[in-house]
Amino acid sequence: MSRTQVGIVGAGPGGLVLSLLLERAGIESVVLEARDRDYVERRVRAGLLEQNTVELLRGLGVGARLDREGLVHHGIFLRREGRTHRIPITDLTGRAVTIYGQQEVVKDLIEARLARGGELHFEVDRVALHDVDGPSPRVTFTHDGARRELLCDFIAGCDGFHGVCARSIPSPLRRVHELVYPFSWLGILANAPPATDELIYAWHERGFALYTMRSAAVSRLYLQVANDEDLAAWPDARIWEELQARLAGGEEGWSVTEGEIVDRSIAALRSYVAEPLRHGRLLLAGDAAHIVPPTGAKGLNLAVNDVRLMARALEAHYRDGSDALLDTYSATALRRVWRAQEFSNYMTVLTHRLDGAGRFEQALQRSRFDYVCESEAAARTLAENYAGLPASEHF
Ligand code: RFL
Ligand code: PHB
Repeated sequence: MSRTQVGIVGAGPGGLVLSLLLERAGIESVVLEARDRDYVERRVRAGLLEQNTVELLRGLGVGARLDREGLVHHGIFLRREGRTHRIPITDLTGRAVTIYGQQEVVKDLIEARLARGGELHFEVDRVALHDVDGPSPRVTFTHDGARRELLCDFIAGCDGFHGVCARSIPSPLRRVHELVYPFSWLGILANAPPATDELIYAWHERGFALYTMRSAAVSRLYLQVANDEDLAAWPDARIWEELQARLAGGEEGWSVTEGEIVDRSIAALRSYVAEPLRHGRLLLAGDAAHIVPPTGAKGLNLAVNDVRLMARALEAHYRDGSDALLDTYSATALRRVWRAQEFSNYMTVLTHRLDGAGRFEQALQRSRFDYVCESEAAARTLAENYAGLPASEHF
């Protein structure tokens, strides 16, 4: 049996950032991760970081490689029926976003955690929470073949959408809000220099496509596909053909640069919130509590904001014995979560082919698209949400 102040379940961006925030505040924690280190460092997912996230990572002393290798972007392109419109994010908001792969963020965070002597255990199995609504919650798990027990003051559930922590809140106390979309994203990573400096979000009658990147030599691209789509039905040639068709419409002779596809996967799109984010001494953060469709690029950024608020609340508890911030943690975090939900839904409905929607909804979509291209007020609203509203006391 061992003890710590905060037991953190999950070494994704949320759990790892929390461990460093707590360490900086002099609060002990132990991080428990189900997968092995190599797996979490290779898992290809998000790529776009808000300025808030970048500043927080820098403040934790994990911004050096991000500052060297991250690509700072000041705008995005919206494309539809051959017409391309740039939303000048920085001109409209004074803020920028940074392209830097989630697995690079995770690598940097793991390295810092271990270099600072923090406890982080990979390949833990059969994690179970106990007594979360009492004064001394516990986590039991199997590690190195032995059953172990960790006594905690608090447990931070940062174990993602398929984790176990959220399920420790009794269902009569949980309110679930959910919207499942009738499409998924097929994402690829390719050794190919991106043919664009800024991201392209393309509406096309064959379906949505997104052109993004990881570096001057690596492109990341996504295609809207059906929910029951089989990856095996998408040989390389079909993927490139579809990307070329849906992203067409640059200047004369422009095309998507093709190259070796080094990673591919299909992910369903979902909007999901399970409230509240706290039950007794269990605090949830990130994908464990909420999921947004990736069109707004908000998921990782929300996880980081949740743990910023959680760490602040725990700090007040240990420093002044004040639980006021713990009591308001869920409501405060949910304000930004719902803003991101609305924005992610807006971006999704704006840019995807809406199968099953009637003519009326399709006409609304076209009008919204025209409006955001023609009205500075509409573009500013998009830009402010995309760049991320500045982190504040209340948000
Ligand atoms: P994670 O990253 O899922 O980490 C959870 C960790 O918990 C572990 N785990 C357990 N550990 C111990 N015991 C258990 N029982 C456990 N069960 C699970 C898991 O192995 C894992 O290591 O959650 P976290 O930290 O909340 O972070 C959330 C983000 O990963 C996620 O929101 C983003 O990837 C979403 N997302 C994007 N977010 C952005 O901010 N910007 C983007 O550009 C962006 N693009 C995306 C995305 C997600 C995508 N997918 C996969 C749908 C693009 C895509 C395609
Ligand atoms: C990415 O770079 O993977 C990315 C960027 C923007 C999004 C989604 C994903 O909206």
